[in-house]
Amino acid sequence: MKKALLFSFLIIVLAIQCKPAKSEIQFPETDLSSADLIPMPLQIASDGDAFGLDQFTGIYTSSNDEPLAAVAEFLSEKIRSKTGLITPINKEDKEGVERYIYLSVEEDFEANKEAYELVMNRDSIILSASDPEGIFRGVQSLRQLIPEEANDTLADRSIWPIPTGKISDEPNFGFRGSMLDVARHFFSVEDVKKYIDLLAYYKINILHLHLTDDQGWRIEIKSWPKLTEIGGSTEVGGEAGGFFTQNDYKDIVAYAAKHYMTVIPEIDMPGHTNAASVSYPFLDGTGKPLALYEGMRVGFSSFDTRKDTVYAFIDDVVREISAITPGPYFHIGGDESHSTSKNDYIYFVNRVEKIVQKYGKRMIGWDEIAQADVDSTSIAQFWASEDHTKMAVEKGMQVIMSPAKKTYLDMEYDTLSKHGLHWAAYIPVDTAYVWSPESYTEGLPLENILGVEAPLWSETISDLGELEYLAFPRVIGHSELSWSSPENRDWEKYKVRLANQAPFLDRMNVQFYRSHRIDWKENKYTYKEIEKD
Ligand code: TNX
Repeated sequence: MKKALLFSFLIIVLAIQCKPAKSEIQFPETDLSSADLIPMPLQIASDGDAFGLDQFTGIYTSSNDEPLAAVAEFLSEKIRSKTGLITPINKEDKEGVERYIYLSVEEDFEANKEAYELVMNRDSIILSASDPEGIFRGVQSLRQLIPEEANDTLADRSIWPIPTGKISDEPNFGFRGSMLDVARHFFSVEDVKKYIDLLAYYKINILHLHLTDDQGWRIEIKSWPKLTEIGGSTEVGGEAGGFFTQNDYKDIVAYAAKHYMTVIPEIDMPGHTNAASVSYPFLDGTGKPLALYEGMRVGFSSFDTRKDTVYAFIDDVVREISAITPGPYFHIGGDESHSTSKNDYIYFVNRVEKIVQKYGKRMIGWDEIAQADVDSTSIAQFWASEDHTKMAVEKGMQVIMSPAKKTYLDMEYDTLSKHGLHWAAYIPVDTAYVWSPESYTEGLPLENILGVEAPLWSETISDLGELEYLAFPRVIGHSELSWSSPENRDWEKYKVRLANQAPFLDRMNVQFYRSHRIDWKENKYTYKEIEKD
């Protein structure tokens, strides 16, 4: 027994002596330009060495201002959860700190707030931007550069080698979003927060919440309480539904803001309003019998567009939601209003636009809204109609690219998909990526494109695992389509970087779809069978 102990002690001492001292570590050659970064940065220069992230690493910031301090905390916490390392922030005595990560806000840096530069040297990492927002985006790149597993053979301690070199980066589009439909099936605040965590890691900066539809009204309106009492009580398939209180919504908005993500609330109208009309029947413009609806049809409901009381109601809704929405946008839906006459539809959109503007917001609507006399400051979300998109351009409007055939996350991957619909297309992982938002729609000039958004409708999904199955991995590709420049987008290269996301996604317990078109990197967290498509 004693002999065995002595023997293992000797082995440990020998092992320590054989390892080089802290400063002399020889790292295997690295290549920053082939790192698993998604979205692909604008420019990368590699210099082959490594920064050894370890227990002697500290974080320093160029000021103690709250927004930057919060980003430093965020980075430190993400390093801790990935590696177990405690990285002190702005440690004054520098005792025990041998290398550092410096977060530097420099006013004369790039004008674009999201632009950043990340320079990795042997003993320092310097991340600079003109605003904490750019630092936050750069922090995501840095997180992606930290290996999932430590190297325990280089020294007497665990080291996570980060390739040295320089990344200069900025987004191609300032609007990079995903929509979550919490109306067809309700998702909890915790579910939404996890979705935010994952989207932020890939630099997505917009979360559009589809808060109301025929099957449910999901946001508390204090002046109209029955909307949630009655209208929030069901969902597709007859389950109990649910809704966000205004405090829940504020909690989501604040969590998103911490991730430099803007929340866009959508109240879909004048169609998709059955849940509202069942709660307050005077809103209804169809005259048909009203009942809570748990099916999947669209186009059967409409507000009464010629009643002043309907606009008084909408004024209250827009006012209450705008008051708790710091972002500049308010989405009025406006899609598939098949039970509203065209004249009534145009009259309605014109009036609602004024209400949205009165509360200081920019109106967004699905592409149909371009038929109305909308202002050039309003935004059309292209999902189906090129004609509507042309009308939007003629009106000088900005357009969000959400073509259903490419970006609809609720479309099935193939005929074997466990969830989803296929009315627009089957969308395997490569189809979701291999297209160009800049040239997809004929007659849509680049300057009219605000950005890209991938909507996740929830008729066929009712829990977080199912949500993740449809969103991941496709939304990761959409992040690259909106952040990276066209020259930096290439399916063959992307699919290798995507394959190497598996350890991260598994560690985050994301139930992503393991398409067999991707050669997923195996890892220690889980092993799941590769799915067929
Ligand atoms: C169309 S896209 C809709 C939604 C459905 C979705 C299902 C759009 C603006 N409207 O109401 O949920 O298809 O894929």
